[in-house]
Amino acid sequence: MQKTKTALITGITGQDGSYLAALLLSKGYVVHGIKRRSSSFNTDRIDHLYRDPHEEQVRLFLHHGDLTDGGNLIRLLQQIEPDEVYNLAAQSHVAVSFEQPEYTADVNALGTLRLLEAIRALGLARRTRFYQASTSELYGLVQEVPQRETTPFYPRSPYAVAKMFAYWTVVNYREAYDIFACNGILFNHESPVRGENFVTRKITRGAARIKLGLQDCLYLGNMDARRDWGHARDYVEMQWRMLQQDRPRDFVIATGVQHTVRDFVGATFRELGMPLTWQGEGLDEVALDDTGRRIVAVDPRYFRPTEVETLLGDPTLAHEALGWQPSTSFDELVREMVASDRRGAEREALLRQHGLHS
Ligand code: NDP
Ligand code: GDR
Repeated sequence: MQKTKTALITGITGQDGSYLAALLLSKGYVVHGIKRRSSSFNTDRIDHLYRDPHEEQVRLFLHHGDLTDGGNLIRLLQQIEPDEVYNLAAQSHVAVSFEQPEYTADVNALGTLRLLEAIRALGLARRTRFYQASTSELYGLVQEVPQRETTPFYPRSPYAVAKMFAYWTVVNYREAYDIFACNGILFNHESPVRGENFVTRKITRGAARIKLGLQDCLYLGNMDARRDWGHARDYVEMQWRMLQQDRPRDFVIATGVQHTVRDFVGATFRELGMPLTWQGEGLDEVALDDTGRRIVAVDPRYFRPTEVETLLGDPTLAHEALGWQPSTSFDELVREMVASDRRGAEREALLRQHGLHS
C-alpha cells in the first residue's frame, strides 16, 4: 500500500494555495498550511476545504506562522516533517513592492532562505522536497522572446529582485546539500479567486459592478502591458508534477499566448454584452459604452516606477517533461472570471436594494 504523503503549503490562504490544497487533498495527501494571524478572518478561499478538527479523518491542518519568523518555521517543519513543501507565501504584488521593498525582501527572499535552512538544519534534506514559487517577473526587461529556462534575468522591481535571490538560493541549496528543490517559473495565472487588486480581477470585478450600476468607471494604469495569462487551476497541477520527477529541475510554465491589458478589458466587457469604443491615447485614452458614457480611463497612480512591458513564455520543456498542456484558453478564463464577479455584483446589488449592504 502506498504511504500517505504529507505536504506543507506556505501561502495556503492565497489564490494558488487554495487550488493546490484542493488538488493535494483530492490526491489523498495530509495537508498542513501556514496562515498569518490577522485581525479579521483571512481563510475565505479555503473555508470550503476546512473541517472541524474534532471530526474524524481530518486531513487539512492550519498553523499560525509567518515567513519572517524563522523560529516558527523551524518548529513547524520539525513537527510536521513534510514530504513536500510548497513555498507559495509572498508579498506578491509588484506595485506594492515599490512601497514596501524591505518587507518584500524579508518575506520573498529571506523567507525562502529560512525555509531551506530549516530543512537543512533539521536533517530533512533527504526527506523533504521543495517547490519555490518563482516568477516570469525575473525576466523583467526581456532579453529574449519568448522567455524560456535559459533566458537571462533582468528584474525590474523589489518584488522581482527578491524573487531572484530566492531563485538562486533554491539552486544553491540543491547543488550544495542535495535537496530536491525546484523553481517553477510561472507566468501570470488568474482565476475567480485572484486578489482583487491584480489587473485581471480588478477588470472583471470592476466591469461587473459597472454593468450592475454599482460603479461608474474603471481606472487602470498601463494598458499596453502584455502578459501571458493562464488559469491557476492548471498551474498548481504543474507545481505538484515538478516534485514528482526523478530529479529536481526548474521549469517555465506558460501558455505561449500573449494579450495586452486593453485586450483583457475588451474581452471582459464583450462577455458582459457591452461593446466598447476606444478613444484618445496615452493618459487621455478612454473607453465608452454604447451610450457614449466613459467607463474605462487611465489613472497614472497605477503606473510603476519601472514597468515590465511584455512577457511571453515558452513552455516546451514543461510540455516534454511534465506533459504540460494548458486546459483553459484566454476566452474561457475571462468567461469564468466574469461569471463569478457578475454573481458577486448581483448579490451586492440585491443587498443594496434591500438596505442590507454595509
Ligand atoms: P496571493 O497573493 O494570492 O497569496 C500569497 C499568500 O502568501 C497568501 O496566503 C498570503 O497570506 C501569504 N503571505 C504573504 N505574506 C506572508 C508572510 N509574511 N508570511 C506568511 N504568509 C504570507 O499570491 P498567489 O497565490 O497568486 O501566488 C502564489 C505565489 O506564486 C506567490 O509567491 C507569488 O509571488 C508567486 N507567483 C504568482 C503568480 C501569479 O500569477 N499568481 C505567477 C508567478 C509567481 P494572506 O492571505 O494572509 O495575505
Ligand atoms: P504582475 O500582475 O505585476 O504581472 O504580477 P498585475 O496584474 O498586478 O499587473 C499586470 C500588468 O497590468 C498592468 N496594469 C495594472 N496592474 C494593476 N495591478 N492594477 C492596475 O490598475 C493596472 N493597470 C495596468 C501592470 O502595470 C502590469 O504591467 C503578477 C503577480 O501575481 C506576481 O506575484 C507574479 O509573480 C507575476 O504576476 C507573474
